[in-house]
Parts: sequence; structure tokens; C-alpha cells
Amino acid sequence: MSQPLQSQLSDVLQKLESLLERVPETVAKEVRQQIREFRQILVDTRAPRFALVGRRGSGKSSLINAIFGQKVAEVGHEKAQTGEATWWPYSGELGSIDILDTRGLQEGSRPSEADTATSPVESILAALREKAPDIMLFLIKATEADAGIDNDLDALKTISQTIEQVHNYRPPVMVVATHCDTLEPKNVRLHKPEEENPDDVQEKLERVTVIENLLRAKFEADPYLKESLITVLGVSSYQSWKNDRLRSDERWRIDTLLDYIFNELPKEGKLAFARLSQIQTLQESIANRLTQIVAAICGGIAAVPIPFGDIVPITALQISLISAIAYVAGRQLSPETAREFLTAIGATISAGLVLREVARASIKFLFPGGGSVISAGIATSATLGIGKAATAYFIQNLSLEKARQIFEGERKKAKS
Ligand SMILES: Nc1nc2c(ncn2[C@@H]2O[C@H](COP(=O)(O)OP(=O)(O)O)[C@@H](O)[C@H]2O)c(=O)[nH]1
Ligand SMILES: [Mg+2]
Repeated sequence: MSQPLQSQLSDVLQKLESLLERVPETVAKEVRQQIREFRQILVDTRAPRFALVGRRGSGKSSLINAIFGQKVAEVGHEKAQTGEATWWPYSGELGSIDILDTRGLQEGSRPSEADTATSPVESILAALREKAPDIMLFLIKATEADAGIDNDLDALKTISQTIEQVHNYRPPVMVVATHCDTLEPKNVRLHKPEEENPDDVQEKLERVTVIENLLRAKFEADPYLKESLITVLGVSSYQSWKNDRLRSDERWRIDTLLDYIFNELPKEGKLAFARLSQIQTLQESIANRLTQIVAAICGGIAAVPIPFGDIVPITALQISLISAIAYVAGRQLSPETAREFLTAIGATISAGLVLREVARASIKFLFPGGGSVISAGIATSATLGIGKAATAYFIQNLSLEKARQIFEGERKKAKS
């Protein structure tokens, strides 16, 4: 995440936490819980980490490019792996992921370059001890799924057990059958089924299913691997590049794959992944979660009997919610621009709203119980409206007018 946004968020959260110290523990506890999740998603955000297991040519580099929709890895020409295998950051315009290519483990301890001290196997194990992957992706060509893959499964197990010993964490495994586009009938395009003969498409899909089932059976035959398995999915990662520009895009089911990965990622990795995947449903999922969290925090602060004290952090939180949602969508907003968005959807602290805030603060002061309930409801629904409007505008690319209506609708819902 960008440094300014991150430090802006840290500031807001710090202010909030000092406010909470003056609040009864019963209320504060709930809000602290929400703050913790907000932190995990936004402040502690980091690149997701994937360990790739798959033979040379299985399509590891292509899958990385398919995830980004951008050419970030060299495809096809790969030198024999010599020397150090390390965590490697792959960066696109919208973010990065850390990849550990574990191919050296499958290829055994073949002689490495004379002047390198560590063998590929040793350096892979060292990298795994340094950092645990969030997920392991096991790649195999669909056309090779029925060949012997026992060595590959052994390598996978060694990797998983190493991680488990060191990190006390067993990474989930996603099995990816690549090259599904090359199955018979060969020239039928899975990524453009509407332009193909339905019977041909059906036949090809059935072949994909057969391969998926075969791979699943191999995994499930081993109790250890069975427990780690997320799912088996046939895909095509094929994209053709000319001078790093996309010439043809034959990706198929990559969005499904990304969806599975997203669901398995820890909170710290989800935001970066949703952003760089450019998949709207994943971005919406993060935006909804953030909106719920910030609405709960704002409602929580408003419920607290501290006159005036709640006005500043609530606005600051709403502004950071807007910035965060825009960030997920691949944008960078200054706090000023985020504030302008508030104004544009009619949620700004206009003179009238300030008066109301002051009024309700006094109500709270006079009747702590009753006034608090009213203001908590207002704070929650306004924040929900702001989050939904920002999601509509930045992620779903709807108009500003539509965003304004969504905000209004949420407020009306709360009133009635
Ligand atoms: N048709 C097709 N070709 C693929 C697919 N994935 C990778 N390839 C091709 O397979 C070759 C090896 O891919 P690469 O990603 O370099 O494999 P790696 O050695 O595992 O990194 C390249 O020529 C890719 O273009 C796929 O899903 N479909
Ligand atoms: Mg490669």
C-alpha cells in the first residue's frame, strides 16, 4: 500500500485507540476487535506468497502472467536452475506477489554450477524456512496428468512438511491442470464457447473433468495431501505477447482460480491480491468487508457518551474508507479528493450537518442513553452509505449520480 495512505490510516487508528481508553470496556472491546481487522487488511497489507510446484514447461511463468494479465515473467526459455532459489517478487502496475519456484526440488540434486555453494534443494528449503507461503500451487499439464507424478507429489509433500515443521502452518494446496486448451478437440476454444459448436465444447469440458477427477483421486489417495487440498481446477493460462504487449488472450477459468486463491489468503494478503487481480467481485468483497468494519467502528464511537469527541474520528474514518476502496480499485486518492467525493455524494459535513452533530452531541450529554442510540444508528447508516457509494463509483465504475443515489437510499432506509 502507498506510504501516505498507510500512515494516514495509522494516524486515524491511533487517535481512535486513545479515544477508546476513555470509554467503558464493554463498548471499547467490540470496537477494538473491528480495529484489529481493519489493521490486518489495510495497514499490515503485504504481497501474497505462493510456492509453485511444477515441472519445467508446466506453465508456472505463464500462470504468473495470467494472474496479472500482464507480462511480468519470462515464458518458455528457462535456464536449468542453478544455485540459489529464493523468494522472488513479481510486480505489475497494481502490485506484487512473492513467488518461490520449487522446481529444483523435483529435479533432484543435479549438479549445480561449480562455484555455487548451495544446491537448489538446499536453497529451496532455506527459502521455505525463511517465509511460509500462503498457498502452494501444484501445476501439471493436463496432457500429462495420467503420467507418473509420484515424484512430484513427493516433492510437494517434502515442501509442505518442511513448512509445517518450521512455521507450524500447513499451507493449502491448489492443484492446477494447465494447458486445458490443448485437449481434444484441439481447435475448440474454451474461452469463446459461444462461437463454437456446443457438442464440441461439451466434449472438451468432459475431458477436462476426467483429468480433474484423475488428479483429485491421486491426491486423495494420500491422507496428508488430501487434507491440504483446496480443489483441482483445469485452466488455460495461454496469452501471447509481442514486445511485452498482449497479442492474444486465451485465458480460461483463471478468474475461478483467483477466486479460490483469494478465499484462502490470510487477511494481510487479500487486499493486494484483489487489487492486482483486477477482478471486480474480489474487489467488491474487500470493499464490503471494509465498509462493514468502518460502519461498526463509527457506530461504536457514536454510541459512546463523549460529547463532541466523536465528530472528528468519524469523518476521518469515512475518508480513509473512501481512500481504501479507491485503492483496492487501483487508484490513489489524496485525502482532499476523498473528501471531495463525500461532498459530491452529499455526505459532506455541511454547515447544517455540523449543527446537527453538535445538537446530537448535546442530546447525548443530557440524556446519555437515548441520544447515543440515535447517533450510533446515524453514524452506522451514513458510513454504510458512504462505503456502498464508493464501491459503486470506484469499483463498479458507476456514475457519481448513481453513487449519490446509493448513499441517499441507505440514509432513507435507516430513517424509516
Ligand atoms: N496452450 C497453452 N500453452 C501454455 C499454457 N501455459 C503455458 N503454456 C506454454 O507452455 C510453455 C511453457 O510455459 P512456461 O510458463 O514457461 O512454463 P514454466 O517452465 O513452468 O515456467 C510456453 O510455451 C507457454 O506459452 C496453457 O495453459 N495453454
Ligand atoms: Mg518459468
